[in-house]
This record gives sequence, C-alpha cells and structure tokens, in this order.
Amino acid sequence: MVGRVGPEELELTEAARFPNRPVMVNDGLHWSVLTLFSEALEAIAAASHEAEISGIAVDSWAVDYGLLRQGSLLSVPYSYRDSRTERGLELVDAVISQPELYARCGLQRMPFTTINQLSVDRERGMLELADTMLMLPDLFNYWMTGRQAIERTNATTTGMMRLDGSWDLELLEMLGIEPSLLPPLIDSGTVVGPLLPGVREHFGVHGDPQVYAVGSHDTASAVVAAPLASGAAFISSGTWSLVGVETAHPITCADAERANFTNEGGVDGRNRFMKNVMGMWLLSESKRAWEAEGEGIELTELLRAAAEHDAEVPVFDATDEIFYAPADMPAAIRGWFAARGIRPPEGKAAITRCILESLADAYARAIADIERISGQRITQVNVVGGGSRNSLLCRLTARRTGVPVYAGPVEASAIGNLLVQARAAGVLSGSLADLRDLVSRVYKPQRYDP
Ligand code: LFR
Repeated sequence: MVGRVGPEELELTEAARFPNRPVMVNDGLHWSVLTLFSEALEAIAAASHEAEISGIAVDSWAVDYGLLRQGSLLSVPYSYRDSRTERGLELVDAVISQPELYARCGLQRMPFTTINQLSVDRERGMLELADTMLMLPDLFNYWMTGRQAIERTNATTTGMMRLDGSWDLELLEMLGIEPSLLPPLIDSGTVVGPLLPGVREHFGVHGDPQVYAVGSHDTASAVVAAPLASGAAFISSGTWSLVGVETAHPITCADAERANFTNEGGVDGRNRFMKNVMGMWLLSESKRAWEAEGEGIELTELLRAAAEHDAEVPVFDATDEIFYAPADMPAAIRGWFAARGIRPPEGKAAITRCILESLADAYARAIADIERISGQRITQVNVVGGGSRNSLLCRLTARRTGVPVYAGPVEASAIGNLLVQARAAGVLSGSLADLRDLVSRVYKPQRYDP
C-alpha cells in the first residue's frame, strides 16, 4: 500500500496484492518469507518510479519469527498454524502453570504463542545453533536496513515479555532460552534506518527511503486506525477477529484469565484487552474446501445466499481450538455439532450463515465479558479491517451485541502503519486521539443499528 499523508490528507493506494500461501513440506508448514519479501520490495520499487517514497514500514501477523546465525536465516520460518505448537504447549506446561504464566505476561492461552514454538526449537536443538531471533517484520527490517531489533508491540505477543515491558529473563531461564537470542527492543514511531544501497540497487528502488518501526503487529496498527470513541470496543476483523478494548493498563485478574482474555501492547504504550476469535478464516477455509470439490464459488455469492437464508441455524463456539487448522473446515464444523448431539447446518448457504452467526455470537460474548471484567459499559463497536466490508456480519454483530456497529476503515492496518510513520517523520503530530480524528474525517464509517 502506498500512502500520502498530511495534516488534512490521508490517501491510500494499493500498489500490489499477492497471495500469502504457506507451504507444507515434510517437516511442517512454513511461510515463504523470501517470496513475501521480494513481492513487497518489487512493489515498492515500482511505486518509487511513480512518486518519491520517503518512508517504509512493515506490519504482519504476530508470534512467528526467524532464527539466525551470524546474520543468516538458519531455517525456513514456521507458520503458527503448524501442529508442532501442540508439543510446544506440553513443553511449556511442564515448566510453568498457566495461571502463573498469565500473571507474568497476561496472554491468553493459545498454542501458537512464540514461547511454545521456541520450546519446540529448543527441544530439536535449533537454539544451540541460533544466535538471534527476529519476529517476521523485524526480519524484513533487518533485510532492508542491516539493523537487528525487535519492535515492542509484536514482542508482547511472544509470551516472553513481562507486563512492565521488559523481557522475562527468569522465565527464559526456566525454559532454557538464552536471553542473548533477543536483540534490543525498539519502539514504534522510531527510525530503523535507511534502506541499504544493495537492496535499493537489487530491487531498483528510486530515492532514499527511511525504514520506520511502527506497530509491527498488524492488530496494533489496525487499532491505531480504529476511530474509537469513549465506550467503544473494537473488532479488528480479518483472518482473525480480535475483539477488545483499549486500556491504559493490562487486566490480569482471575476472571480475565478464566475468560481467556489477552493483553497485548499497542502503539504509544496502550494495552489491548481482548480475545482472539477465529475470524474470516472459518469462511475462507470452508470456501477452499468447497472449491477443492471442484466448484468455483464467489464469496459475494455465498454471502448473498447466507443473507437470504432465513431458517434458524445453530451456533458453534468460534473460539474453539479445533478450528485453528483443520484439514476440512466444513467437516470440523459438522464435527463440533455432532459431538454435542446438535443437528449441523446443511448446504453452503446455511453453513455460511452459521459461521457468521457464530462469529457474531462470539463477539457478543466477548463484549459481555469485557463489560463484566473491566466494569466499562460498551455503547458502540468499531469494526475495522476486511471484515468491515461484510455487511451481513456487521448487521448480525449489531443484532447480537445490541449496540450500534460502525464499520471501517477496511485497510486499517495499512492506515495505522502509515499514520505512525508520518508522525515519526514529523509530518503529523499529536496523540493517538489526533491520529484517529484524521481517520474519522477522511473515512466515514457505515453505521448498523441493532
Ligand atoms: C491477526 C493476528 C492476531 C494474532 C494472529 C497470529 O492477523 O496478528 O493478532 O493473534 O494474527 O499471529
């Protein structure tokens, strides 16, 4: 995405879009990081021929990382959907109980958290070889600038960071992970460094752009661009749906732990008290399964049929771990109902409707939890990200939460990334509230009433 930004200007253009396909080989599911890097740099190079690019910043999903030795990547990074994370949970559970871990880092229990993955690497001897770990956006920053650092918002998703923002050295020792693996932390809104001349030449990038650190966790960037009013909860809706509120401090009481709520670091030291709900992954994987049966299906067609499907559908728990990476999503949904003696929905329209109703139900439950645990009344929901375009889902969300839904912007992560870069470059100034003010002046949200 190429952005142009000024005190009263905010414009985003799509420079390129390419699929991000993890690749399954005999040792598991990996990200094609070189493909992602070269696609991105080629797009930046092409854009730099049209206009001067003054800044570059990377955000991506969280938790995944590369291991390096003397500056070179040692192995192909794994996808967090690889099943080795189950072994990771076992290894961490053997060392520390979940309540103790929660009190230290405030993260909800999820198999893919970085410490679980690193524990598997340790068991396999990889940490004896590695001298550095970089989160994926940091790996890209390193490839662009030569500087090794871990950006803070993403660091909070590793499970290795204490609630005060320092690395949890005691926990690292318990897990047998060398602290020297971790390069220095860097804050969002700072300069990483100039693009290396060799990178500029190789990809043909014109000009001399600076690389900035932003909320390198996509959810941190998305929430920067969520025009939150007081009493607002956010849903960052994409592959995942992250449902939560922004708070000044983490909330780690027993009730929060029981409800499996997470605390992640945001830009400007904010905290996101929230829950991971499965998200559009449920639908994209169902679509993939149906297509594998040989039929081409348009998403708009599925959504239209689901909107017209009036018959009652049952709902499943859209936070259940069984949906992380099933081979066949519609079969997993059927299995969830069958295990509870409930008749599953049949046919694509009913299943699509059931997925959307189940997502909206999970959002409503998460929001009720937030109200109970934080004592804060939620009077509106801001949906940002790709899912904000899904008007049926927005309508169902308003219906099940009982409060108005404000949908948009769609490209929230890219906008949040851009705003934080622009502020670091001195083009914008002010607090997050000022940045959000600019977003709401430029992007008028769509309102859905309950
Ligand atoms: C969303 C997201 C979530 C994180 C999940 C896995 O894209 O970053 O915040 O929990 O992906 O990294």
